[in-house]
Amino acid sequence: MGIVTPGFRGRPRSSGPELPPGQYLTEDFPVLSAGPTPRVLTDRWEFVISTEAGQEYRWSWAELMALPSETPTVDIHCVTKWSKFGTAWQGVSLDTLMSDVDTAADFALVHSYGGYTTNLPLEDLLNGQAWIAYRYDGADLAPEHGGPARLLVPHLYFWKSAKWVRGIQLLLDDEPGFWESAGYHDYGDPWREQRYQGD
Ligand SMILES: Nc1nc2c(c(=O)[nH]1)N[C@H]1C(S)=C(S)[C@@H](COP(=O)(O)O)O[C@H]1N2
Ligand SMILES: [Mo]
Repeated sequence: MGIVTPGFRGRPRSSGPELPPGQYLTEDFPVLSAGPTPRVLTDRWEFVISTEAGQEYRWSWAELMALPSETPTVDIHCVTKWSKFGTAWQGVSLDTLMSDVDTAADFALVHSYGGYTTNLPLEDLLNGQAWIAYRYDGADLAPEHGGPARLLVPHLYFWKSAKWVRGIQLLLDDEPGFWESAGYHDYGDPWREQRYQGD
């Protein structure tokens, strides 16, 4: 009689996480930033949603902290081909932040402290698909990973998850962000391997 239960090791997975095409799994959490890490103090932090009609909805850090939060555990996929399974976050759902926003927009351009931008359809921010995340793995979100707060939109390539998020501009017409203007795919679905324009 062995100490390892027969059939326990190497059992094929019938369900559970899968890797999108062309991705490999990593256990650590790489840092990918196009520029220096901006240091944003929470007492000066604010988050603004602006609409196509010019209306602005603002939250201070204290106001964000007072909103109900969620604790999504999600897989993330970077276009440089690493994926990480089961990342655990805490943040406020965009559904909560958008609940009183009056808009006819179909598109969003996300702005970060430091100047980074990224675009996506507004519907991809709604229905439990996106959060303003401020904790990761049980601790305050580290500055290099986008602290004090970042967008988390895990069903798209991770470049859409803007670190140091400061606002979302709602638009009637799509406008490319930083990487999208540099030849990366406008939408960026990892399951359809939409890495570059034309994919
Ligand atoms: N503001 C900002 N957000 C950003 C980036 C950036 O350079 N600046 N890089 C993007 C890319 S390409 C990836 S893969 C992820 C990396 O997040 P991480 O450094 O926490 O792994 O952040 C995304 N968000
Ligand atoms: Mo990335």
